[in-house]
Amino acid sequence: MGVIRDSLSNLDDEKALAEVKKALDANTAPAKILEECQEAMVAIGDAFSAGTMFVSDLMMAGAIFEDISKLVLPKIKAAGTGKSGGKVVLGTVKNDIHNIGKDIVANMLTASGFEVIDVGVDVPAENFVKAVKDNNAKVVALSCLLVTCYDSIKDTVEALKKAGLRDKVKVIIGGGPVDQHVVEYAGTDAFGSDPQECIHFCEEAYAK
Ligand code: B12
Repeated sequence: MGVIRDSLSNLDDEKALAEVKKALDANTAPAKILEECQEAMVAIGDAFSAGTMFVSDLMMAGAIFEDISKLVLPKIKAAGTGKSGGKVVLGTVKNDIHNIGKDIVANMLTASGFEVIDVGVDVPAENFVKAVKDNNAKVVALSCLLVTCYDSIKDTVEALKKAGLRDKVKVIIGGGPVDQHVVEYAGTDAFGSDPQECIHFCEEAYAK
C-alpha cells in the first residue's frame, strides 16, 4: 500500500479511487484504507499550513475522500457485529463544517451495534440538547477539527448542564486538535483520537 495515500496526497482522484477499488477487491481491511487516506489528509493539512496548498486543495481533497468513503463505509457497516449497543448523539460542533471524520466515527459506531443520531455539522448547542432529550441518549460525541471551536464544545456542555442533563450523559470529544487540555477546558468526560476509542467509551457508558 502507500499508493492510495500518495495518489490522494497528489489529489489524483482517478488513481486514488481506482486504487481503493483494487484494495477492496483484494479484501484489504476498510479501516486500513481509511487510515492511509487520513495520513494523506494530514499531509495535505500540513501543506496548507506551510502555504504550499490552498483552501481549494482542501476542498478537492475533501471531495475525493467523500467519494472514497462512499466505497469504503458500506463495507464497514456491513461488517456489523450484530450486538445491540445504545444511542449516541454525534455531531460536529458549531462553526465547524468538517464532516469526514465524523462520518467515519458514525459508521464504525453503527457497525459496532450503536444507534447513531447524527445531528450534522456546525451544530448549535441546543440541537445537541434536543437530540439527547428526544432520544434519551446516554452519550454525546462531539467532533471538532478547529482550535477556534473549543468554545463551541464548552457551550454544548454548558447547555447540557442548563437542561439538567449533564449527570445523565457522558460526553466525548474527538478530532485533530483536541486533547486532555480541551477536556478540562470544556468540561467533557474524555477525548478520543480515533473511532475505536469512541466505541470503547460508548461501550463503557452503556455497561454502567
Ligand atoms: C478536508 C479539510 C477541509 C475541507 C472539509 C471537507 C469536509 N467535507 O469535511 C474544507 C475545505 C471544507 C475545510 C475547510 C476549512 N479548514 Co480544513 N481541513 C481539511 C483537512 C485537510 C482534512 C480533514 C479530514 O477530513 N481528515 C480526515 C478525517 C478522517 O480525519 P479526522 O477528521 O481527523 O477524523 C478522524 C479522527 O480525528 C477521529 N475523530 C473525528 N471526529 C471524532 C469525534 C470523536 C468523538 C472521536 C472520539 C474521534 C473523532 O476519527 C476520525 C477517523 O479516524 C484538515 C487537515 C487535518 N490534519 O485534519 C484541514 C484542517 C482541519 N482545516 C483547517 C482549516 C484552518 C480550515 C479552514 C479554516 C480554512 C479556511 N481558511 O477557510 C476552513 C474551516 C471551515 C469551517 N468553518 O469548518 C486546519 C485547522 C487548524 C486548526 N487546528 O484549527 C486543518 C488542520 C489544516 C491545517 N493544518 O491548517 N477543510
